[in-house]
Amino acid sequence: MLDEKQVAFYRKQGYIGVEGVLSPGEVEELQQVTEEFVERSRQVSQHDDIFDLEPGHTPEHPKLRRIKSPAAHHPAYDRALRHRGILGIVAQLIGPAIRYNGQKLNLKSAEFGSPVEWHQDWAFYPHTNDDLLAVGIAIDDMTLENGCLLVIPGSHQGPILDHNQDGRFVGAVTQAGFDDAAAVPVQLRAGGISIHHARMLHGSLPNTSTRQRRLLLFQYCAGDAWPVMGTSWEAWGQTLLCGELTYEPRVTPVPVRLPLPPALRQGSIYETQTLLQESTFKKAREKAGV
Ligand SMILES: O=C(O)CCC(=O)C(=O)O
Repeated sequence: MLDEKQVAFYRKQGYIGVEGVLSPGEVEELQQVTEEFVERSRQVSQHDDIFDLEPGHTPEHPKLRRIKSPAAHHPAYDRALRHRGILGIVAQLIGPAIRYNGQKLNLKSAEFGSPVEWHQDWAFYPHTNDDLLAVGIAIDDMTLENGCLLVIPGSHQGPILDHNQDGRFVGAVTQAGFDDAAAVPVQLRAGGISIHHARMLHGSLPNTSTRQRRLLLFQYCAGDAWPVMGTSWEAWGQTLLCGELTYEPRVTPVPVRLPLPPALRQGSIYETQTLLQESTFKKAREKAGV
């Protein structure tokens, strides 16, 4: 559980790193299972419902960028989604009724793992209130060199920036004047978790180290946050993890931009951002020296 100082830090800064949430045994299981998925990806040559591949992926040298909906494909990931320690912390931040609205495992292989350009998750999935956050379970130690998460503290209290290019959603901040000099790395040991608010500006640089970086991300929402872009009653019920199902969403004055017109490339944030004409990383790259 978080202490009062940690909760206050999250509320003010919009993120927090918490060490030692998963046991060494739990981490080891996630590492092993993830290795099995990388092995399986040798049989795949195109993105599909499970695998998102790095450019240059081959059966001999698998370069897996993402496992999509991991909890749907292995019980170890499903246990992580429902981990009591994680849900206890999430409940402290968004309340006791918790739903999830997305999950993925992002892999950055040694020396080539792709960057994720600056974006706000909220630009992809605005809700009726902003009690939403993403938890990232560090399956490996996460450092600046292997492409840990970068955040801009306090940005969750600011506006939702433009994520459109040439009038179409492109999944990254395109607004002129965006300054990433204040970026902070969320460095963690394996078994720790990062938490970032859905409105937080965040991204990550390429992996320039000789160590891989695997981050298992779960998006949790307050049970009464209804997606502005809609969902079905069945999906709403099936994704509830704790608390009561409600058909009375809580509506608060939150800024909303719709991810429309839809991105030309779908399937993963990497694919959506492929069409970006100019990298959003400016000073953060220089500061990190990568
Ligand atoms: O894997 C990362 O470093 C960041 C991932 C992220 O922000 C996303 O997938 O939305």
